[in-house]
Amino acid sequence: MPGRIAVVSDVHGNTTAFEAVLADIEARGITRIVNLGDVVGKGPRGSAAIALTRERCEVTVRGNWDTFIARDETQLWPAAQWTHDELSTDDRAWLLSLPNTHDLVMGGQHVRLFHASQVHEFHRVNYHHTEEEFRGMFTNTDFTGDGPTPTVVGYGDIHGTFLEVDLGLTLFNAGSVGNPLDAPGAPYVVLEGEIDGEESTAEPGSPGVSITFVRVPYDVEAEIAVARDLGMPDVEAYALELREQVYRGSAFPPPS
Ligand SMILES: [Mn+2]
Repeated sequence: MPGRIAVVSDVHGNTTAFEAVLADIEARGITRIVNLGDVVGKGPRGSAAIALTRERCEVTVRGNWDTFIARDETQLWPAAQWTHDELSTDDRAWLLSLPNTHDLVMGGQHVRLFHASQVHEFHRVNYHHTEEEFRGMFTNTDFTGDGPTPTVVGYGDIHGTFLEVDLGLTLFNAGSVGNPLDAPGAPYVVLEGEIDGEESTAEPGSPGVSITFVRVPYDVEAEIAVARDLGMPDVEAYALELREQVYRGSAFPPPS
């Protein structure tokens, strides 16, 4: 039967934006949500973002920030240490338990979702990329496992939405709910198609997957005020990102 799945990514501790997106998803009558990771980092309420994710998202894959914030007791810079220390032991264990990828069948297509690429959560594929990088996103690796290779891939990480359909393959980026760098408002994606159909590869006449990009306004100033009240380091850089979608810059990888 036809069904819909909402895909969110890169919440980054911004629960003001996340709650607005979750309300929009609920208002559309969509009950299934997949989260593409980077639940924490950059924003002030990582632990609350994890709680909301665990409550509302049926699957969450692990992002680069999720990994290094949860893994490293001593962080490279003060804001990262603050983010680490704001999480509970259980929060950090949960982040490290998350899967690399999530595969599903929709509209007769194999769909694969991950944070950054088929290589691992720290390996970035930008909006501007080569055909080799594009094709690579649809291949199997040690990181993805050896299931059927996908014809539809969705990811996050770069904080910029896009859709690219070429060579019989569909690549989309869900953008960043909590820290968009492409346009104002919190973005997410709705996938629509037959969910309970038989598994198959793309065939002529296959209905395929409909992909809808949604952008939800939220109270940016309220989010900045929370970050300030909680004493988050680098709050002015955070404010600039949220107000103007201007990346703060950092000497420390990984930036997004
Ligand atoms: Mn990110």
